[in-house]
Amino acid sequence: MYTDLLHLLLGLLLAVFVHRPSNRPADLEQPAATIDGIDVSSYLPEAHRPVRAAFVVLVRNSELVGMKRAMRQIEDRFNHKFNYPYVFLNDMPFTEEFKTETAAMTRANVTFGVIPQEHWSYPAWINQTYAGECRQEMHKQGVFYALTESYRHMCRFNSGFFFRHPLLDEIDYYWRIEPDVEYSCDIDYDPFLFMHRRGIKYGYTIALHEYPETIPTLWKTVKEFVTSNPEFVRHPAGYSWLSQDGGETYNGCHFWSNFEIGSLAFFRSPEYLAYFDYLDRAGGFFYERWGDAPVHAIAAALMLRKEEVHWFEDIGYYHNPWTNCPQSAESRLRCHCDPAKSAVHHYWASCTKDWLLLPDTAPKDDTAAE
Ligand SMILES: Nc1nc2c(ncn2[C@@H]2O[C@H](COP(=O)(O)OP(=O)(O)O)[C@@H](O)[C@H]2O)c(=O)[nH]1
Ligand SMILES: [Mg+2]
Repeated sequence: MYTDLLHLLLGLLLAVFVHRPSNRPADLEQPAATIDGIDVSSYLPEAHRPVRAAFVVLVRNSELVGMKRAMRQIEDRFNHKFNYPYVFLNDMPFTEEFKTETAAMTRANVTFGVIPQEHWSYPAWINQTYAGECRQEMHKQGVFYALTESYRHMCRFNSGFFFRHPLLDEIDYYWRIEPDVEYSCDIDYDPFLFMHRRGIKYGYTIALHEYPETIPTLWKTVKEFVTSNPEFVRHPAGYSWLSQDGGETYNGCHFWSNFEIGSLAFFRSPEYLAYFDYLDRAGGFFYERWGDAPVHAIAAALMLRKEEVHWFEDIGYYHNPWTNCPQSAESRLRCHCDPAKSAVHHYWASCTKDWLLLPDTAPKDDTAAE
């Protein structure tokens, strides 16, 4: 009898201590056999997932160790339950070593693609001699990554081509990861499904101000494009996030694109493609050093409604030198980051929360159909 009581007490104690609150949004709470209302067997490696999505990784062979480190965290914190596939892209063929060692990090499907040459080279209209002079000039001014040509190809690829790679043809949402990033919190729900159900097109963790020396003529070029394509701006309120003077100058606010979870349909839309094409012809990817982050963010701010862009405050994330760390007491039970060090406390990352201050543009409707 006493032993029965003891067992009962022990059971109760265990139930109290073992129960950990999850960070799943309240309306997605489900019994254990399902995640987000989806039978867990849908997340087995070979199953058809509720959302056609993948991790998309542009990476060099030389970054194998940092890639494994990032994958270990993605797997432990999230993907061992969800098994979303990985698509690795490279401007060179991946080595057998890279393929074998990354594949060994996950049960999920992994594919490896080489980027078509026309997506990673100088377009015919670029004056390469002048581009070289511009790099030297930026170097003299002390601009970060001033001299590197590959960095510029990388930014142009991420701005206008990654979503056209044939390995992504059957994919609707992507989650960008880079080598050496860190994921510091358990993610107990499916962010792809979360976005899909709510009609969210773009998700970020950190938003910063860009270095103005890398984009001297970007904003002027965007304004020219908008003058001849006014239908591009579906969200005029976005200007107040991008500019402090009514659109005259760009304040540099951008979503830090080394983390992105996004809808590929957004980038594949005729509006985005026309925008990218206009920027590309202006030459700033090579004559300056336009980053894919401001290019994506300007489009997201002006093309998407406030509600179509989501701050994943609950995802603990680190890319040197910034971190996003959730602030709630609940998150301390599932994270190993320091909330006091989160970028949101820093003036340089004030763009992160500023997005939330924009006026709502549509009634709240969390029950949007899938
Ligand atoms: N395959 C390939 N990947 C690259 C190249 N340059 C950068 N990357 C990848 O592009 C992403 C951004 O580059 P990174 O060096 O991290 O730039 P930063 O985050 O702006 O400092 C990372 O995932 C890199 O692995 C390149 O020349 N070839
Ligand atoms: Mg990086």
